[in-house]
Amino acid sequence: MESKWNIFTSATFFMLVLKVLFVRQLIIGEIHVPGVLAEISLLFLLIVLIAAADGKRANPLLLAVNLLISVVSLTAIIYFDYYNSIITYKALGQADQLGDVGDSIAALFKYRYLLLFADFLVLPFLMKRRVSFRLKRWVLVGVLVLAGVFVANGVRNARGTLSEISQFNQLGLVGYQLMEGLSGMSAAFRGDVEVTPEMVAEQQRNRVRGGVELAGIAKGKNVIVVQLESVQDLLVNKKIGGREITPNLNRLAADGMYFPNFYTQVGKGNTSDAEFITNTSVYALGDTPMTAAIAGKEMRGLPVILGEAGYHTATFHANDVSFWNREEMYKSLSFQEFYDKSYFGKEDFIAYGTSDEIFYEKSMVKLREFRDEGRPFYVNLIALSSHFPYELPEEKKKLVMGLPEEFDGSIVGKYIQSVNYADYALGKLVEQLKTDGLYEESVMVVYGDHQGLQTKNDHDKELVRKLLGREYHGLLDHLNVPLVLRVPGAAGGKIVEMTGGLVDIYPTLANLLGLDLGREVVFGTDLMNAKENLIGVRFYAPTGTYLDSTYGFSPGETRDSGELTTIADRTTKPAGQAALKQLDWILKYLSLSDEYVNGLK
Ligand code: GP9
Ligand code: MN
Repeated sequence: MESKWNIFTSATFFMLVLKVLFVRQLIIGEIHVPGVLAEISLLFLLIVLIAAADGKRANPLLLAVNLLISVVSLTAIIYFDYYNSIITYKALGQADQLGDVGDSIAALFKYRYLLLFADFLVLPFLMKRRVSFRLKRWVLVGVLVLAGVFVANGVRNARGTLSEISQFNQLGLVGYQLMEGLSGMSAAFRGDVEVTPEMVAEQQRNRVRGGVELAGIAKGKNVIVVQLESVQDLLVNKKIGGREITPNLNRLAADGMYFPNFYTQVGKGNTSDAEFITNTSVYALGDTPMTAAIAGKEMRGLPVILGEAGYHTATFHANDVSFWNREEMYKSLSFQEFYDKSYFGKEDFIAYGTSDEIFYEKSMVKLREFRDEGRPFYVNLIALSSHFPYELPEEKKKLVMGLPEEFDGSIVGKYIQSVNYADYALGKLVEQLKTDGLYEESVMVVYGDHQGLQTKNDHDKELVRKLLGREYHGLLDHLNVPLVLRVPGAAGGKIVEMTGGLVDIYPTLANLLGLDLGREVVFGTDLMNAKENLIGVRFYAPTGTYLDSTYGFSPGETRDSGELTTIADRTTKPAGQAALKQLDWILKYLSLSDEYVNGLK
């Protein structure tokens, strides 16, 4: 071994240490010494292993490993910028979606990231040099043991935390991948379990079924689900310069029910994850888009049970159905029909497809056809125009609200106008539904799919602070999306304070429609009748994050710590025993949901 530790291995190790520090600085913004020691020790052991295993090919192999680590590091930096989450090896399997988000990636790339590859200008020339170091055996053994201790310490620390960012912090990028891989393997080893409705019922807290409030009030009515792109709740019922940002959504809320404490729960599949959760009341896995997770499998949910109840079911979205592999998901969920870009065309293009105005207009053509069939319909209208980077064409800017000068050039300003446009189009849809007599014949469900606000610079942060009149909260504001239900025959203007999430839409609707969920696997709760609720959030917040009827819980650095923030007034306190018990419960509940997904046939 002594002679195998040469100038090239030393230089490679040294460069990898620099890269580790660089990546950590960009992702976490600080250097955590035990974590760095664990990470570089792991890399050191890797190099020793390669060098010891194959003398001749060791150097080229090391160069290749270095290149791989550099590429993964670059991907991790951009991924973190985009998702605020640590990349896992699973994401590499989803690289086919990369082309479609190319614009967003290009916008996030910075030239200084190329420093990760600077060593490749020099390292190849060192490969052939025969300068080796002779180390005494006991020194070598000592260094290896020390490295082993640092790695073991890192593993122990990483296992003691739930937060993915902390795990990365404790072990580094390579170690984090190994840990993820091992937990994936042990899950696969456990095999698929068939999760039954009884198993969910047994674990579910505050289970309300066969509710009283409004039970069956909308039996047989059409169901129109409108999923708004990137719309957060903080814009609802807000005015700037005396003008409402979402006047049409506000009006609908005043005519129906408004859920101000409603949260997104999407994972990496964003829009498509929201579609999935809404239709199934099952948690998204987080780091795998659900379109990929359920491809080729069959799943019960709203399209199935409403189909069985005689409804015509269809889903509408202006982008190509291949984006996020939606075609697979729609098949798995048994939607009878879908309408995508090939139906909507490219006229009046915004973001990824035709404008929301044209989208709703052309959807209405189909809704009228469905109505004329003489049976009820269930439709999902997945709007799109308010998608990042919130660029509205000039002629649309004339339609939207003007903003004070301080918003000029800010992303917050663009976001507000983009949502204002989405709301304008929604208003036209509602008008049309009224004209066609469908408004009184349909339950409407309108909600935001996920967060959209970007506050990367101080000016944007300040604008948001002013708009809110307080600090923006990374969980309670960022993941809070509006939910509005409008039910013909039910009194309007009702505000349902109960905390809820996307998983709760299906059981809430089922109660209104008088559908029996006794034999269905449903992880959510009927928000109309729940006295309490507890929902989990992951991917866009560390695993273990949850919200109950009073607090938002954020896991701490260790498994038995965390912080509670009161939803009503944002005051915080350390989590006590009761909150930690709820943490244990939600972790088990999420595992049950994942087992259900993994066991699907
Ligand atoms: C495009 C849309 C993209 O079809 O799904 O939105 P995103 O998933 O990135 O929110
Ligand atoms: Mn979206």
